[in-house]
Amino acid sequence: MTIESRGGAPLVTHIYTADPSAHVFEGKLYVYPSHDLDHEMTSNDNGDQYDMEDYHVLSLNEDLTQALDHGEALHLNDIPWAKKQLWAPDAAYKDGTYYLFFPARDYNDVFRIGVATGISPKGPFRAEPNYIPGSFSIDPAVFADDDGKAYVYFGGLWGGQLEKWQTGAFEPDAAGPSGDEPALGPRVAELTDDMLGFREKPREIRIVDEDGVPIRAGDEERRYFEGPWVHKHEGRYYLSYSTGTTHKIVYAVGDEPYGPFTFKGTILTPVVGWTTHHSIVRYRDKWYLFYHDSSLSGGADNKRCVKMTELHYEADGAIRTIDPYPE
Ligand code: FUB
Repeated sequence: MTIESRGGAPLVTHIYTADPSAHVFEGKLYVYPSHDLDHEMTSNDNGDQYDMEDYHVLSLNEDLTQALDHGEALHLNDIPWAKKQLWAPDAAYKDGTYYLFFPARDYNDVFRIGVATGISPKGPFRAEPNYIPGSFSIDPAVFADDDGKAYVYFGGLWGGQLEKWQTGAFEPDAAGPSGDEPALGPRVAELTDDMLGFREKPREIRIVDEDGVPIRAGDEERRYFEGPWVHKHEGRYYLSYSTGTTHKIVYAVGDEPYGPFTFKGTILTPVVGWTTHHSIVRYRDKWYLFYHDSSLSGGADNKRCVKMTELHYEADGAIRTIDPYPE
């Protein structure tokens, strides 16, 4: 079961877009993607080919058939601490202010997470002078719980540098755990009331199998790689993420924002292109998966396009697996 509303078409085709974070703001569906540039770059495991320089905000019309590009919302040149690589962003709202969270490499080539603010969901956003103290790695995703607390989930392996932070400090030569050791989990920190900082030291999230045993680093079909997203469905917390090398979006379920999360299954089977990255949002009583693939560029890993499709739950809360290319 897949694409009901858009038939798997890219939301926009005039620019390359990726890593969509979707939210309903002011009754409208907004999408905060990365903006892939149409240039040739050397491809490597460090992610040098993802050399993005700005963010655009998209919004969808009421029946979700058309997407509008609101133009540049933030540029690298206007972020004092950031040197390069504006990767997957997310957005949040609190008390009249919109917040854009984003990762970038600082002038030491270390990925950090920054925040920018604005008065409209469309942007523009003004970056804070420094990155969030204590932040590291990539792919921030903000989850606002019903009790008013907001959490940011983040972290990604390889180019995203998560394995270099296992001691709590940046170790440039650190490798990830060996195959039979527990996999690294994404990190989570509650945000401060002003949404501009971490209220606590980031904690590592545990993802376990049905027997409560941590998923191992060598279990590439299930282990965490990058692109965390948390949403709540019928009182339970769903953590979904990319498995990286096996190119799936999978999910795990827990009873607390901090986990532990028990692995459940696959949401999205592999797409065209190396990376896969998603978000899940409820709009007018239906659930939607936003994702990307590289179909618009004929398969170039660093020239991706954002798509969406309806997402369905089974009666027991399981998410139905989506094949993005049905016959
Ligand atoms: O877009 C750059 C990186 O590729 C993102 O941060 C990852 O999640 C992957 O999609």
